[in-house]
Amino acid sequence: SAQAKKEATRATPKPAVPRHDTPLLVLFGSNMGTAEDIANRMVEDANAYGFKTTIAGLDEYTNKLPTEGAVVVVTSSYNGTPPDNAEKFCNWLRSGDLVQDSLKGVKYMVFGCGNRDWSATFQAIPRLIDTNLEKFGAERIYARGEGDAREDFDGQFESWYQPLWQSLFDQFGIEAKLPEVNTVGSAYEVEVI
Ligand code: FMN
Repeated sequence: SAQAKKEATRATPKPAVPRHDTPLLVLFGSNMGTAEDIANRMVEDANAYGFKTTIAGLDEYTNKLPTEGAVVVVTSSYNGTPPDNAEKFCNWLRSGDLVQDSLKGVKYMVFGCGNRDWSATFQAIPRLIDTNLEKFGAERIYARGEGDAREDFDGQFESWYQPLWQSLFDQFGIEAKLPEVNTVGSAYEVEVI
């Protein structure tokens, strides 16, 4: 019956954005799991929002950054050096193998996991990656975010994260609209338009 149909509709979980299969590659550099957890959360959300996702350690995409869709980098630093699974990637960026337009067509964004207890090298690796990707022609499509574990890391992450999906929808012409959320930390509801 129509009533039963209505009930069934109401019982379904929050609507997902229709699949558009925009590629989203989420790369993490992580020793202790903080950046990896964030990468996993982003992939889960991206899947619900209709992206075609891939997740990997940074090193696996050394010299292989795609020019389709977007690339998200989430990484930490250790005494100013890369986490173990980002060493090759960072060496590649610093190697001199890249020239001005080597990364033309790559669209990316970076979130850094750090701690100001390491003041001289705070966010060293996220900054290195963000600066070098741009230097070699990639396009930064969303401002780099910084989480400081000495302060309100989760709040800083959420402030960076909340506007991100709508920004991607707009930039890739994806027909979906997320309502504005003013309260930091509250979950999004998805509205399909
Ligand atoms: N954070 C920074 O911003 N810069 C650093 O140079 C830095 N060095 C660190 C060295 C050690 C030995 C440890 C334990 C942490 C250091 N941190 C530094 C903080 C970590 O990057 C931060 O805790 C991050 O969230 C860890 O992410 P992961 O769990 O993904 O590896």
